[in-house]
Amino acid sequence: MDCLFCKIISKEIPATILFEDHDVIAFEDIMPQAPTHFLVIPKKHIATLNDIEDNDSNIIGKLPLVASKIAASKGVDQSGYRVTMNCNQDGGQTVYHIHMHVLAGRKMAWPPG
Ligand code: IU
Repeated sequence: MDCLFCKIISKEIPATILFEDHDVIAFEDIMPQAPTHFLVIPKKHIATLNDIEDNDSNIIGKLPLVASKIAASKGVDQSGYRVTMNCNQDGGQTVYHIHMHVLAGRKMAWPPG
């Protein structure tokens, strides 16, 4: 499959991996938009939020759990962080394998751009 994140999962493309289990992998974003910026993704290839199926709920539910544990391990859980999932063109999605962005280490603006 010609998916960049599937290639990170299969280790064909290098990434700084922060966590990995049977369902989920987390790695540092290659172009960080904040002092802390990592991605949490399901290993199952799901192109967009619109493609999540009912039987994916356990896997998808792990994403914020892993995100918060990594945030704690990085010491940014108390100062806070921003979690974002972009969907399709207007949402700013560029990689079509769903991913949770976790950004921290600076004050986030609201509303987002
Ligand atoms: P987006 O929400 O689809 O726009 O986010 C894709 C992110 O994937 C973006 O922040 C990229 O910097 C990041 N990324 C990465 O970390 N490693 C890669 O090999 C590729 C993209 I391609």
